[in-house]
Amino acid sequence: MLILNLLHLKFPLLYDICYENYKGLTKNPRWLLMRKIARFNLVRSVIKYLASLKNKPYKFYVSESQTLFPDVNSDLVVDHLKKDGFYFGINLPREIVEEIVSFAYSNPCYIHRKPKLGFYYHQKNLAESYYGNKLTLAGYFNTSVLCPAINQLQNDPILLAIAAKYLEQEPVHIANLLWWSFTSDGTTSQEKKRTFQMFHYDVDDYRFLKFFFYLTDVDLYSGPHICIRGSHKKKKLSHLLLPKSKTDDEILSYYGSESLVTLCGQAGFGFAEDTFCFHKGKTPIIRDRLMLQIEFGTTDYGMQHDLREPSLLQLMSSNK
Ligand SMILES: O=C(O)CCC(=O)C(=O)O
Repeated sequence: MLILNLLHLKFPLLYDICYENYKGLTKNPRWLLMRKIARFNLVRSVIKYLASLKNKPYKFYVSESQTLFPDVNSDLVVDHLKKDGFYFGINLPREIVEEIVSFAYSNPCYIHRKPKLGFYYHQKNLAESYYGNKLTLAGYFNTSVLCPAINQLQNDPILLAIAAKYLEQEPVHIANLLWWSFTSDGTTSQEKKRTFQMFHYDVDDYRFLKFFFYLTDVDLYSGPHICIRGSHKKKKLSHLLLPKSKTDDEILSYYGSESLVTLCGQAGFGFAEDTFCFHKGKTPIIRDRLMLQIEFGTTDYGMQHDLREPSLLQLMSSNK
């Protein structure tokens, strides 16, 4: 562990690689294997074929009265996802937005999701002086247990139907992430990487899908999510062999500026995305952004959930 901490300071990129291997080998080697090979199309196709032999066709029943999205047409969403890699217009009802926002104000969030670095959002300035640095990202734990609206979303029949049709099998819930991206007037590329603000693609399973919901109003200056249309189906060999974050220039020179899609919307604006697409958040300048992500895959490796033993969670003020 000491070696890892030293690497983190001196060689952040090497640290990321070592940390992922350490985590995978000690917690779930099957997850680690998936992380190494799932970016290759041939592997994804073989795994999909093998799964189709094993799994019975998945039947789902969508009860309109139980969904928060009665107007969303799951077939249309899936058509767009397959073609473009994303679909927007899966918007939250106002009372759900209010419930999640009020949860975020009344529960501690944790700097870079470190269980010992908790603080309440209204104490952000105080937290910055404890931490000794400007904050860039903080996330919540145990969201589905503590916030009924989030629990309802991860079980919503329309979201599950979209995931089932897109993944072509019964979806498995693999993660929730509720987090603040804080305003900044200039972050280093290393910090941008840690806050998902450089172009990257996710390898969370052989097939997976995320739903995102803005919980604050998002315009061009308050942290819009940006994705590259169609990039889930098209990557250069070097993108596959070297899956590190890419600069805007590297991405735009290959995909062209016409492929770049910037998603702005009011609190409640929601979209589905296969984040095997290149994507990033833009650093917010004028307003902190609160965002929820609900993720489904085909296997739960148990590596991404936000569930933590409450006794391990600490407020920063109790550490000093
Ligand atoms: O902050 C954002 O909009 C990007 C989020 C992201 O990269 C992810 O959830 O994989």
